[in-house]
Amino acid sequence: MSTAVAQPNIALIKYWGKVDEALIIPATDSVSLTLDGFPTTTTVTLTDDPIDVAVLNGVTLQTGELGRITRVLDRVRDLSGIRSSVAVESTNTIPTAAGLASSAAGFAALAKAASAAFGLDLADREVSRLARIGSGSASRSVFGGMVRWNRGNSDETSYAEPLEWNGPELMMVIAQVSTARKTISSREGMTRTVNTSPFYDGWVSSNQQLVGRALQAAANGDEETLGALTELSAMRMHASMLGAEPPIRYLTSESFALIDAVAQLRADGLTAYTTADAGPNIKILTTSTAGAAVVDELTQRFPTLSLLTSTLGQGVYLHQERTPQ
Ligand code: 2P0
Repeated sequence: MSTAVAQPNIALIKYWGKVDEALIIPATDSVSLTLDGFPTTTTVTLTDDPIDVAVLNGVTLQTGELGRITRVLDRVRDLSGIRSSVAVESTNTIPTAAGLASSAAGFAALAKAASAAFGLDLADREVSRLARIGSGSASRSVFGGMVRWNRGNSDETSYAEPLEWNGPELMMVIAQVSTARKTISSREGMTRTVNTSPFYDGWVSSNQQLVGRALQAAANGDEETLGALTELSAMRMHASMLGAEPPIRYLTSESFALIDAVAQLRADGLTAYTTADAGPNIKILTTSTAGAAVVDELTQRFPTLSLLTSTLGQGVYLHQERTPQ
């Protein structure tokens, strides 16, 4: 039995689109920040039962929902040579409306807990590959701080790794624009964009260039350039989706009101840049120095808006490990 804890991440340079849907090989690299907070805790226990069972926040997953979990578990069984079924119990503390993908922390924790429960002592890179086959963004939550997912071109070469950030302490502010459930999953949205958007090729080539520029900004500790690249990557990702058939539009008028407000804060001298994922919520990249002022200013402009803040957190870790009897 092993328990692992992982935290969500937010991409600055986005992942949107796969070249291999089965292995989850992305079309471009991505760069993210692992958050400090909202952990998912997952326990994997080997059982004598004929099938795997998974319980998420107290609710037993049905056969269809188990598929992605089973894919990760099957890989662990192959690697260890142990054919046992398992019981997976996972709880996450991500506010449901925060627009933070729970799958990133969830599959990072599953990969770590399952590999340990089956007696494997995998290097972080191997845990990242394992998490990736559950959910692409999970490959990044294996590491703390700033992280790059190398797209690679195969199962062996597509993994995340930590990046050195040489600038001021970074912070994310998460603005909960809407509590409504998203209508189209990331996975479905990506597939539709790949298959139907005439802007997709432009997205892929330009985003890969942004990765190179972001790496340079990280090495230079240049938060202003990193922030500008963050905004570019998000806008280009959403532009690629707007070209899909039928179009995919996650951003709402409230999202754009926030994007405009943050641009105004920046014009007034605060370090603040927006990004958005597969939903209307806006995430703001700022620094620990500017973060409190960003929250104050946004609260004044949007009194009912719910804001969460986080500095950068650590990668996945084993919480408790016990050797199976
Ligand atoms: C990202 N997103 O880079 C991008 C930006 C959402 C928008 O990764 O199909 O749950 O499981 O690999 O990782 C969310 O997609 O998708 C995501 P799968 P995933 O954070």
